Amino acid sequence: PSETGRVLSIQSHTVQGYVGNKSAVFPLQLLGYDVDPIMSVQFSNHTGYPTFKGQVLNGKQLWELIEGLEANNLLYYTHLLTGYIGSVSFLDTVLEVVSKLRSINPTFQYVCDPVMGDEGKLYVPQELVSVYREKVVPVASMLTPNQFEAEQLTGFRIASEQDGREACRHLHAAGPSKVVITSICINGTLLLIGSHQKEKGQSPVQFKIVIPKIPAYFTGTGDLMTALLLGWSNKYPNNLEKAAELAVSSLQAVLSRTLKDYEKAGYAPQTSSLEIRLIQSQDDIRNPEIKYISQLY
Ligand code: ATP
Ligand code: PLP
Ligand code: PXL
Repeated sequence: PSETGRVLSIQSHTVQGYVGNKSAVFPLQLLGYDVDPIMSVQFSNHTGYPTFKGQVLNGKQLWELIEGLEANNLLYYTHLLTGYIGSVSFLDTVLEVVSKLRSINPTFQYVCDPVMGDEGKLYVPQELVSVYREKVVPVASMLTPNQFEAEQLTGFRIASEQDGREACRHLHAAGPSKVVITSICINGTLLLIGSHQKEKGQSPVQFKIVIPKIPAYFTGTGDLMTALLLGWSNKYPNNLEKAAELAVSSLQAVLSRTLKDYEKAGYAPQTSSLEIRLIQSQDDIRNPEIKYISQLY
């Protein structure tokens, strides 16, 4: 095993553009990780375009890849990373992958972005919600829901910082020691709320980062955010607030570069969702200048 970590990343592949693994693999590699991607789908482009074409991997095909790795003793991983998953059968197989990897490396960590929807709307089948809540959350080490997803997982509305912190405490009780609600929107401002329960049963260390909202829609930012949180929190295992500062600072640098480049090219940023300028931002990923500071509660 390498010093930094070996990540199995089960996420979407798009031929063009940056979502899923296209958004996660390169940054993790820049941070020094060995990353083994499994493509849960291969689409021409992300699903926000007028049309897309491609193939979907099913649970049985995922398991075949795992069996191939196992037959050659290649299943030692320090981390599993998952994002958007479209079906219950695929998610059930991911759960089997989690137990398998944990049996091979007891200190293995599962970093889960429970992608279900945003702004009050589900974009996965309704049946996935209870699978995430009942089976996935309990085995996750770090969870990175957005506001809507945290509401789905806890069953209560999040309308304030207090609610966000309470949601994190509920999620800790269910399993993960690290929870980052990647954004809650309060009075037009975005807040990230982080929570690290260092010992079972203890009250968690909690913090927020204030993020001014950029008037544009981006795609793949959630996937990039979770990858950066994995990368930095593994380097600062006892300092989630520092890891979040680094992740947010990189991500915001990517977003401002993206906006600037689109404006230079004459696009109106409000009209459609913008493809992030990931490759052009590699210095901001490797060595982010910390411009967003965590405030401890
Ligand atoms: P997922 O659905 O993948 O769980 P998510 O809904 O949190 O994640 P995004 O809404 O893409 O994903 O947000 C991820 C991060 O990107 C947030 O922490 C937020 O700070 C940042 N971000 C996204 N859009 C903007 C924006 N318009 N202005 C500022 N920051 C943004
Ligand atoms: N819209 C659709 C249709 C999706 O499948 C996804 C997948 O995650 C998203 C939006 C989410 O994008 P993001 O992770 O940037 O919030
Ligand atoms: O960013 C999440 C995501 C993942 N996978 C596919 C997508 C998207 C967002 O649009 O289309 C295929």
